[in-house]
Amino acid sequence: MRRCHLLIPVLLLAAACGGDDDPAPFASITEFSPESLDPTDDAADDLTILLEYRDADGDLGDGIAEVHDCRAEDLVATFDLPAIASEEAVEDGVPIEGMLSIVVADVGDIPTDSRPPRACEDLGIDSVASGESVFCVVLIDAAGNAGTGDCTGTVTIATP
Ligand SMILES: [Ca+2]
Ligand SMILES: [Ca+2]
Repeated sequence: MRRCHLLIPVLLLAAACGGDDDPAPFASITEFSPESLDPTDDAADDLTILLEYRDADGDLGDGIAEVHDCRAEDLVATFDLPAIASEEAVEDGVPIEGMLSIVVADVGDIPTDSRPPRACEDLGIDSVASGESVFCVVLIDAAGNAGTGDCTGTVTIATP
């Protein structure tokens, strides 16, 4: 009997960790382009990131997407997300998933910090070489839940 009682909480915990009911939005980058940016050329300094999102309770719409440029702490571009699900669906907490395209315009030539920002480190980016960067996207829903983000591969930043 005792053994059965012990098993129940463990199974519940495993379900909660599975992420399916997590109210925080999940992001997974599927594509980014171009792989090389030139800050001196306005036509060649814009990065497009394509990502898949999933939100178990449907309120990602009217939230924000943060894009962290892993070269330095305060290089965060913030994008307001449009409404995604209908008001009724948000009220009912209907799960949503889909694709988002984000354009980080006019990436500049800035010095690289010795350590990447915390948001990037949390996603496994330990270091960024000079002349390169990595961009990490974190989605935050309308209720303020920040989900697990995802990062691009290495983007070359041309330096004069
Ligand atoms: Ca949510
Ligand atoms: Ca540009």
